[in-house]
Amino acid sequence: MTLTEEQLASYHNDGFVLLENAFSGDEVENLCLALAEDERVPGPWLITENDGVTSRSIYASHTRHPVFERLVRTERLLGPARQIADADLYVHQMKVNFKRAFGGGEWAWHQDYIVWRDADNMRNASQVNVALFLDDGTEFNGPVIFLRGSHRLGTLDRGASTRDHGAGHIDPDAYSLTPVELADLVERHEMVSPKGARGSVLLFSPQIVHGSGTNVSPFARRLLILTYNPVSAAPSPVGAPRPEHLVGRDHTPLRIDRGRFDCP
Ligand code: HL5
Ligand code: SIN
Ligand code: MN
Repeated sequence: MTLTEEQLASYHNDGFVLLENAFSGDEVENLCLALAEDERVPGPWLITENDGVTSRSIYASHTRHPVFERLVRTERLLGPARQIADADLYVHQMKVNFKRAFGGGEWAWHQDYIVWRDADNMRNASQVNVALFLDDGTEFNGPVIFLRGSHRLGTLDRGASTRDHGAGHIDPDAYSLTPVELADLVERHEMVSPKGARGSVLLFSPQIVHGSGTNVSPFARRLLILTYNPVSAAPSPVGAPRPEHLVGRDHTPLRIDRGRFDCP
């Protein structure tokens, strides 16, 4: 799978591009079986909603489950990311945001890079986010909303600090844009939420402003998000690094795998 000139231009101009039906229904089904297995492994990589019970996010399944170990190398995800970054890549972070039916929580408006800059000493916004829809993404189940082209504004600095968050996962709440900032930005950057069937892939910039609402629908919205980073841009932490499930320490260049995921 190679991005066309037009798709590359969309990524650079809009800050995202949607690739519909990159994985088959059977493949997604098998990824979901693997995810359910990994969700049963207790550990600090499992983040719950405020109820303390429902899964909100799970980090780094690729370090525990062979199916995801292979997935991060698949041509259909790694290929387009390599094209965009034009470099050898490793996995900076991998997560699945579950957003369960009837109440999966919102994600505040934010940019990603500023968090990784402050928490992990990332020197530049060289990452590429590659999201894979594990459920159909509709207007009803809390899709990610982008401000089109807002990645071109660069880092929108704020007084936020990761210092109070210790070594844990950083919820974008801590870095959220204010209502005034948002109202101003949407005058120049249209709100858009790419929708697609499960198996669709959404590439997006670490600098684009994004957020998502509560899932009030009866349909879950599991979204797998892989963040690749060029090997040459791997950070050196100042002080204690965050745990490995949040910040990948294996900086070996990933090799392309052309396999499928049809069989469990
Ligand atoms: N939760 C991530 C982290 O690194 C940061 C957010 O969407 C990514 C902003 O802990
Ligand atoms: C979401 O899952 O809706 C938010 C994704 C993100 O912030 O990267
Ligand atoms: Mn984000």
